[in-house]
Amino acid sequence: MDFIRLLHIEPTNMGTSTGNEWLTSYGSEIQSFTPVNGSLIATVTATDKEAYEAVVHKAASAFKIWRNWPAPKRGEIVRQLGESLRANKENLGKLVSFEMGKSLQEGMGEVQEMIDICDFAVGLSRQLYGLTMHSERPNHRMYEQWHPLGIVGIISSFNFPVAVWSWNTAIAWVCGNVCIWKPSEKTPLCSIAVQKIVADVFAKNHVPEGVSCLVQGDKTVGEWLSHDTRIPLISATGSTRMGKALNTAVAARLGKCILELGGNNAIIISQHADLDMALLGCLFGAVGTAGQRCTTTRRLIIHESVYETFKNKLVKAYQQLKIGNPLQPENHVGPLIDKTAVQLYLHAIEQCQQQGGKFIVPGGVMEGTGFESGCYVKPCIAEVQPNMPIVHHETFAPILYIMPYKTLDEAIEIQNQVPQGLSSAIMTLNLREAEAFLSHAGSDCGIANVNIGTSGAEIGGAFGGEKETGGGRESGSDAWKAYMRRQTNTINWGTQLPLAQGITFEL
Ligand code: UN1
Repeated sequence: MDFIRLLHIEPTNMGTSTGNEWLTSYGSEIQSFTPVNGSLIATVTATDKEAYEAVVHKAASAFKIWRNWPAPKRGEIVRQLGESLRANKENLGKLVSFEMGKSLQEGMGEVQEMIDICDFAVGLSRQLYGLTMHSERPNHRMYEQWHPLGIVGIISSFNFPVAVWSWNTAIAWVCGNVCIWKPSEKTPLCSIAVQKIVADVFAKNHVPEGVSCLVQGDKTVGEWLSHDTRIPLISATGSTRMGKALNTAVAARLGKCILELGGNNAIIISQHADLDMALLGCLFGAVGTAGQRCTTTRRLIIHESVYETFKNKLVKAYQQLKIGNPLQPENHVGPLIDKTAVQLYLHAIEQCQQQGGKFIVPGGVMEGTGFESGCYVKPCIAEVQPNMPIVHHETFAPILYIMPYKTLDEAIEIQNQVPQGLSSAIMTLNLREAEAFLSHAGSDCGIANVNIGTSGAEIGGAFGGEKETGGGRESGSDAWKAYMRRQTNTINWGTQLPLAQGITFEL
């Protein structure tokens, strides 16, 4: 395991850090098992309350220094981080693949997303624009500016163990914030590797200790963050259940949240679709990352006139899928994250059958040589009715539900019928259909695509969704505004003090 050595991480690690300093903590042990072969790859100590307090103190004092660095200077640090990630892309990509279980190509792709967001943030650091507006009063100027918030808490999920952090952090940093990262307890080693890369860049540039902080643990540590009034913003990626609990806690103290929660993404396959192209989009969307992306394609809504044809193409394609070690490039589908995920997958299959679903590609757990971890499962396809409860539920596994439709209105209604609202797509060469899908009466999701699948969003756009997906936006476009506070300024450069709204106040 050369990549572990090359990333300068050890299998036993303190997991709490404020940058270059690693803090002693007496929290419980977090064990990281790779789903690739089931072996224990790291033991990390969770952050205890004392270490957590030390981290928050350090972050708070770092903010007082960091906010005074000019934004383009902060951008320069992020640029160097991007360079360092380029140099470490292969090793970090391998570690992501090994600890999380996604394919090596996807592991590298994830690091590429980190690099891309760094580039984006560097440009952003010379922008962060506010507006100017005209005052109703003479000799007055009105404008708005954006200031940093302070400490940003980042809670990230196992499925994108490094990229989710970077979408938040790179933007938060150029905005002038400091960050405390709580990664998923299922992928602690990836976070330690990233923290070491960051710490090297920071040390060279004398960035104060506390700008990049790392804490480890389960939901207890998440609760410390969500209740902490010293942390004005929490950005959290994960399950809807987690998001609801977190949002309640943060709202109770009138803090801010950016939530990126579950998805139940559908592709509408119209009778006007290029079916071969559609097939590729559906396939990658449904089985990529073994169905463990928020943007994974979970439902196909297929026009009745092409239903049988497309179904047969799909079944044929599924028969060719190679399941196995994700580090070997010939495999398409790696393992699920752990055995709990396997249980949830099996449970969903059972529920689907009980509710009347018919599996045309059966699921099951892989056994035998190469599958000893017990985490490898077969991507499967079920024919369902759109209103079956299981179809409205996000199961983080490669289970694809397919259903026919007659009219586009009906297809859009089915697509919008679920509680989640992250990503959506239509496959059609018909302009009217495409525009109807993108219109006010079309998809209700945060992401709506035409002739590409639901997964694989680029960092340049704002990423996130509606309804139970949480409403937050991360990454590109003007998502940066959520990491700052807006201040409206009015300056009187005249010799009188006229009041607004025509009020006079004379003594
Ligand atoms: C996620 O699964 O949390 O669109 C995010 C995609 C990736 C992001 C997925 N860029 O698939």
